[in-house]
Amino acid sequence: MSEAEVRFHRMKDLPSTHLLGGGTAMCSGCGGLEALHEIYDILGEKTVFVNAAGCMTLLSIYPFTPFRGSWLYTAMASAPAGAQGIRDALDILKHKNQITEDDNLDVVVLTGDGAANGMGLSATSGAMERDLDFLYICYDNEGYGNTGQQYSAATPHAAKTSTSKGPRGFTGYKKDLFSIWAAHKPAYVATVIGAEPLDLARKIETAKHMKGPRMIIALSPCPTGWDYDPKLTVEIGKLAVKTGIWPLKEYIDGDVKHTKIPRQRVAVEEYLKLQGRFRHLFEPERNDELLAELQAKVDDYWEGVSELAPPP
Ligand SMILES: Cc1ncc(C[n+]2csc(CCOP(=O)(O)OP(=O)(O)O)c2C)c(N)n1
Ligand code: SF4
Repeated sequence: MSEAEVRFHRMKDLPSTHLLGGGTAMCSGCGGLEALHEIYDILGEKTVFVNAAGCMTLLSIYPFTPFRGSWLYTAMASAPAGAQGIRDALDILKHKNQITEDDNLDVVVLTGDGAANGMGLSATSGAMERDLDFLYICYDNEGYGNTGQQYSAATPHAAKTSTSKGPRGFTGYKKDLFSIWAAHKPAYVATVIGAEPLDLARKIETAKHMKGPRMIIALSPCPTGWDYDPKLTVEIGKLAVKTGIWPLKEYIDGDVKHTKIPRQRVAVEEYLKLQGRFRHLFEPERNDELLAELQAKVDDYWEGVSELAPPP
């Protein structure tokens, strides 16, 4: 999309009313719901959501739904396969002139990180290989939220989860889903967060006007699973970006570009200390060694970012 076609230049350009209905069964302060509100406003109601089992399946409970358009519930591993079925059906109906272009829908997969990084990854890889024309939105709350925040492949190192209760918390490392998706060379991959709505809006607008597989990973602060006061969702989201823990970036045509570079990075512990899942790093005594390790990981990432390198 050219610069001239970008609709969102300033915060004032963002939609001022939400398409997604209120009063859902999601927890108050849910960062995933915050991102979905913003995303849906830009995608519009000519969208069919294909939603794998997880927190967001609580949105639509028959006969109630907050969506203006269609929604399909699938098993955890199968949302991209469900998306293929819907895309094919719509294309066949169009081909037979049984629906008009105006009746066409954008097919959008919606899953948590458990489905995106684990159970549904092979179905996603297959869909990318087939060049399926769809948008995949992963709301990443860094665990299996709906079943009590067990660790997933997206859980960050040292976070306590209901299945990582040892002194170090989760001993594994967060999977790099952005790079895994980019390695498939899809049309588009981007990271977003609800607390940066302008950056999010531009990326959803870009993705909406493309064809082929397009992927969005939205870091989704989760008061219930991350153990913090729901009013802190936006502050935690902003700190994820300012500390450099959650790089905002996009992949197009083989290139990765960072869309918001935190040049004066805030110390990582400012993000960690607001969340109960990292409380063991500060109480009963400070774990300086592990805190330094977590900071070094983030520093290493940004040292490798070419946009930050001084000109040759
Ligand atoms: C094959 C399979 N295993 C387990 C479950 C039980 N289950 C339902 S929702 C869920 C958690 C999904 O985690 P994630 O994809 O991260 O979404 P979130 O719950 O965080 O929204 C699990 C394990 C299931 N539905 N299907
Ligand atoms: S558990 Fe977390 S992701 Fe799930 S609805 Fe609650 S706040 Fe949102």
